[in-house]
Amino acid sequence: MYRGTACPAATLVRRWRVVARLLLLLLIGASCAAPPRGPAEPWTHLLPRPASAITTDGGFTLPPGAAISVSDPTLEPIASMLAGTLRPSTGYALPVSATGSGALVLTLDATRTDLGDEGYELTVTSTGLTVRGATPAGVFYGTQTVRQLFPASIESATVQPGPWRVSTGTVRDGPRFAWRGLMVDVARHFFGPAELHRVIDVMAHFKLNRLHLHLTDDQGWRLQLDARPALTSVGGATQVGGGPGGFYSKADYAELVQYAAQRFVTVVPEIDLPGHTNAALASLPELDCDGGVPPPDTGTMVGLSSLCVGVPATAAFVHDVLTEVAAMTPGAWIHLGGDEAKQTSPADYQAAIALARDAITASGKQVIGWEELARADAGPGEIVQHWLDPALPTAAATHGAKVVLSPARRAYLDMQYAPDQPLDVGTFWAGYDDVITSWDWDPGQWLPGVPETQVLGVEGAVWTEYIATPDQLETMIFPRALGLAELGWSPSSGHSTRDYVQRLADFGSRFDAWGVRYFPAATVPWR
Ligand code: TNX
Repeated sequence: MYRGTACPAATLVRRWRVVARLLLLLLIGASCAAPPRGPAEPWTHLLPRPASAITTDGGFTLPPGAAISVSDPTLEPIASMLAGTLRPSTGYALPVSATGSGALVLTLDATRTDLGDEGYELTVTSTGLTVRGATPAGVFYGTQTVRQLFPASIESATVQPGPWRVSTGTVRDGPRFAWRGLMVDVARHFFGPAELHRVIDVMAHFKLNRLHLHLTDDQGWRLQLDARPALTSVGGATQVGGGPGGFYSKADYAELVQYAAQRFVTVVPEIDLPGHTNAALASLPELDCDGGVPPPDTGTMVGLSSLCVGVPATAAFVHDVLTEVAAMTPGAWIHLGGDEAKQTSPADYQAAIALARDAITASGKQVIGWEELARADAGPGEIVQHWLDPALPTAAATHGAKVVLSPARRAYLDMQYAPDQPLDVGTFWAGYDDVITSWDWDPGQWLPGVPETQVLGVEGAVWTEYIATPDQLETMIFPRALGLAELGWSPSSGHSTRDYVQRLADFGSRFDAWGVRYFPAATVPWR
């Protein structure tokens, strides 16, 4: 007789039910241990604030086996830098591949001209994250935003607990201004390449793209040149206060320029003339009017020196120096200084600027100078850098020059934050400049006579008469340079102090993770 239990089909169904129940239990258990679903952080914390960022109702968790893949070999260095940031904290291998698909994808798409020279589109879906740019610079900036989508612990140098989860959504972004700079005065006090690397790392993260190096002044000449080796052997050997000074060898400079370029930062070298030239005059006796070689200047006074246009060696000096600097500099700009030439007659000033201008343009570079350049007919094809007197950049702009804005009372990062700043560094001649004032102005409206179309951008300037150590330098630059980066990058609409200090507050922990000093201003609710 046939017994039902012996029926093979029925047995299979019953066993399958048991197996299914077990599987279900396993799944429930697994999902309890799995990362939470649903949206992660909305994107209201990004700095600089992007042109547009919309989160959708979902999330993406970076899988431990994720790869970073690129659509084009030119993006490999960018992918490697991103991997280098994400590996230590996640503990993931994050290999860089050229497959063009995977969890993290960097894509170069020249047809996306809507994204501009530096813009990007970043999309996050539940399966992965894609950065798209029409240029490598755009893709690089997209990867900086990617870092900010993750919690601050992603910047840590040691393994941190995950899961590494971000919201789904889209960022579409690009800069308001082309020139987003930071000037560092390495002449008054010398700062070596290692310190500049730290500054470049942070500035590039916040989408700043010009490092203006104030390489020469009364107190020091910091760039070695074959044309006049004495400039550094003599002029590089001291600094404010009489310390040992220092200079960049030609190899140091080449390395620095390359390090910056990999991070889409262009080095703009400044050779300041005809004033601010004591270090040159002290190094090269043939430059002195009366043959009297001045002693090194280790003080902090400005406006005491001038090139002597009347001696024949001056023209050769200006030509040889600027031609060699231009040849060493891949960027498009050479800064000729031109500021505070208080010992130079107007005619000599014009003559000196003409010499410099000729050498720079003959080398195929574009002239940038401080606003006093307006007194030597700055015009089309030139850039003037505003710092004090609105009439000068306004006149230059009227004649067709572009303007970079570094108004001293907002953008001079050697100004103290506040009278009670607990740091014995910096000065206050242009006023105190806290985290909010340095950020709370509109570059497009700053100079009434200069329309936004003539404004090339914004630059913070850190002068170092009263800033002597790397710690002090970083504390004066950060976090104010972030505010200037935002003015240079973000749209003017949506500018809100409350929102800004809230966003800034998130970055204290990133600075801590980087080991970079910043001023913990009391106006910011640091977290
Ligand atoms: C003005 S700004 C200067 C510098 C000083 C600075 C100090 C400018 C073009 N010249 O020589 O270092 O003030 O804040």
